[in-house]
Amino acid sequence: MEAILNDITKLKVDAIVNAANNSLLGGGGVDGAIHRAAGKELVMECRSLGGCKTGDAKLTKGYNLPADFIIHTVGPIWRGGYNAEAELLARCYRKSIQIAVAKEFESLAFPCISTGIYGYPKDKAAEVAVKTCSEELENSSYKISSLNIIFCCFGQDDYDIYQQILNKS
Ligand code: AR6
Repeated sequence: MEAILNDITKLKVDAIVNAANNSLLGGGGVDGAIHRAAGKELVMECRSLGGCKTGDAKLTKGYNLPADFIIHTVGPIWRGGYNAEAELLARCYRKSIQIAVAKEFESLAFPCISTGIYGYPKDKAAEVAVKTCSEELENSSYKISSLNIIFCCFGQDDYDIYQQILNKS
């Protein structure tokens, strides 16, 4: 697992994760950036998926992105922390990794799900992300070394938080 500071739409990996909404039809933030970079065919494929529940994830092709695939997941909206936000956020990471493992992907890049428009505190979200990903890789029957997980931070603040957590673990 590693943290980088970059625009996720520029990464040439097997799959990038999109922090989408329940409709899967696009939005602002990283979702808007991914849809713009992937092109119009992406929304056509998304329309056929029938939306996505919070904490679930669905796979599409990457179209014009350098990444081959996109795993669309829907993080929780932060409502103070007592509404199962941590469990729902953990599910996003778990489900995305399960899809990547099933497809035998070797590289998977996550944005900081829920920490923008959905308001999840950045440090709390990063703790959930790193803990869930390391647990999932340990639980997985998949050869651990074959899946490289990248936490793609868009701001220096997120990057610093991830570096600190990863250096501890
Ligand atoms: N590359 C990497 N990370 C990015 C990029 C990028 N190009 N652009 C933004 N981020 P957000 P959410 C970071 O708001 O909180 C949409 O409208 C951003 O700095 O994109 O899960 C959806 O349709 C932040 O750290 O997603 C939903 O309605 C992180 O991505 C809603 O927003 C997530 O911020 C989802 O809200």
